[in-house]
Amino acid sequence: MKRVLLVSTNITREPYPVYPLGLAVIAAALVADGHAVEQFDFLASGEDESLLREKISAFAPDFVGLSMRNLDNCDSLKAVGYQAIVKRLVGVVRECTAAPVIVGGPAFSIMPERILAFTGADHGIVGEGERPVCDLIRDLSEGKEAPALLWGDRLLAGDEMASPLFSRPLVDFYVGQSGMINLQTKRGCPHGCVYCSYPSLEGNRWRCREPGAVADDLERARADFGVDHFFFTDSVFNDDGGHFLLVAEEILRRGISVRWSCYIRPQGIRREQLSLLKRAGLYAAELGTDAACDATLRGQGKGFTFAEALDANRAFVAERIPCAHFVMFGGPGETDDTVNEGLANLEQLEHTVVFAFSGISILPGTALFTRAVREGFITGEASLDSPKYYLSPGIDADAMNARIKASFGGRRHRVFPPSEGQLKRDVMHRFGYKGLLWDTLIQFPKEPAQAGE
Ligand code: B12
Repeated sequence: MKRVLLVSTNITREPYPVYPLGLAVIAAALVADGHAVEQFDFLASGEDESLLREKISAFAPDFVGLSMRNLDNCDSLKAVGYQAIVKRLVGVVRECTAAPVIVGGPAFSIMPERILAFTGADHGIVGEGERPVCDLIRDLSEGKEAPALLWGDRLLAGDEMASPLFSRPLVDFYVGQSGMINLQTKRGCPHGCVYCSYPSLEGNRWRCREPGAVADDLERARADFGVDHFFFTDSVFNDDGGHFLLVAEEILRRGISVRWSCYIRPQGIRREQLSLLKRAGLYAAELGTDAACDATLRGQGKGFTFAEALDANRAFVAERIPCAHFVMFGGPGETDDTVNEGLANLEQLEHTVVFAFSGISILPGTALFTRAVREGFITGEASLDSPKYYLSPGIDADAMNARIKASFGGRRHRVFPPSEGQLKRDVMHRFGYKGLLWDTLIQFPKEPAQAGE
């Protein structure tokens, strides 16, 4: 048995503070392997390094694991990078203990070599961390040599994915901040969006947890912590195999009273499916529409048309479930004409919120990265210096941003630039509002009066 301290380094409050779920599942795997684990969250500590020092001296860990969630805030107009904070925390740990430092997490896994070198950690685990972290700690404890960077030899099957080990102080903090915690019902993504890191992080096929295991987690979170609001963090909730419907059916069968949100791919989602999800607790959904016309949807490799996104929107409105579309302008294939067409298309989306972004983060391991190298945007090396955003050579970015601003200006259902949305959310948070918040902006048309009313 070893003592392992796990530290969440994420300090991002955009769009709201997000429970460090990766840390919770790594904690569960280590506890199942017989270790004593404590979890420390830098954001929840008020970003107070002295509390981390105190934690290390009180717990005296044999190993310290740092989780790195975000590289940047995905806002080309106000870019913020987060790697310096991880480096600083590795330094703090080093000052307090000689325990080996292991880094993991989605941001780390996107450019592991660079981040490992930059932060000075001893070991880094790329991708799914449960098995490799247990193997690494076993090997190091037995005095074996271990490589600096480790990958799992295979991905976990759905029924091998442990329930997260939620920590009470962390749950209290995140529920206090954002009103919710999060859960995963499956991993993987088979879609081929050109900019996206999800398939390389989680694999390119669905790996589904048993619906009963997900329902157990919901019931436990309710019983142990009194939490009834969740976000399902699956890359895409509505998988083509229909696992998402089984999860909803299980929630209904057990009569679990929860409210939850998720990411929906706006393709083929039908009204009757949404009706089932709503009865099971879906109260709002974030749609990965991503581009606003067929040419740019093709450019991003989305695999659906704007007409399909429009159909999805209609189904949400018909079921009176708030949905929001996230759209990135300036991606592959964007021209003045597609910006105009896209803005006109977005006008057809009713009773919804549209969040627009300018440019797309260029992440290593994606088709967009290769394209950006080919087009001379970036060199072939992943860079930590500042986040890089793809902007189509076919547009003038300033003119494009001005057009989006003019089209969205003054309307509360249309958010651009992204930092403006964050300012509004911050104000609402100060007034005590919690949760997604954008869902409160949507009003549906009055339903026709029932006969006899
Ligand atoms: C769901 C999600 C969201 C939701 C979260 C909702 C919620 N209430 O939880 C929302 C929409 C709010 C969101 C927002 C953002 N997100 Co997001 N999000 C995701 C997503 C799809 C899943 C994250 C998740 O929970 N996974 C489930 C957990 C269990 O997995 P995990 O954390 O990866 O942990 C595993 C491994 O990484 C590893 N691991 C993790 N920690 C550790 C620690 C150690 C020591 C070890 C060994 C291993 C290890 O093992 C774990 C288990 O296998 C990922 C993409 C993806 N598929 O990973 C992006 C992702 C994490 N998000 C990303 C970003 C950028 C953001 C935002 C900054 C964007 C923005 N400006 O709004 C914000 C930041 C939010 C915040 N406050 O931190 C990026 C981060 C990398 C990057 N490019 O910077 C990702 C990777 C997507 C991408 N673009 O590539 N996000």
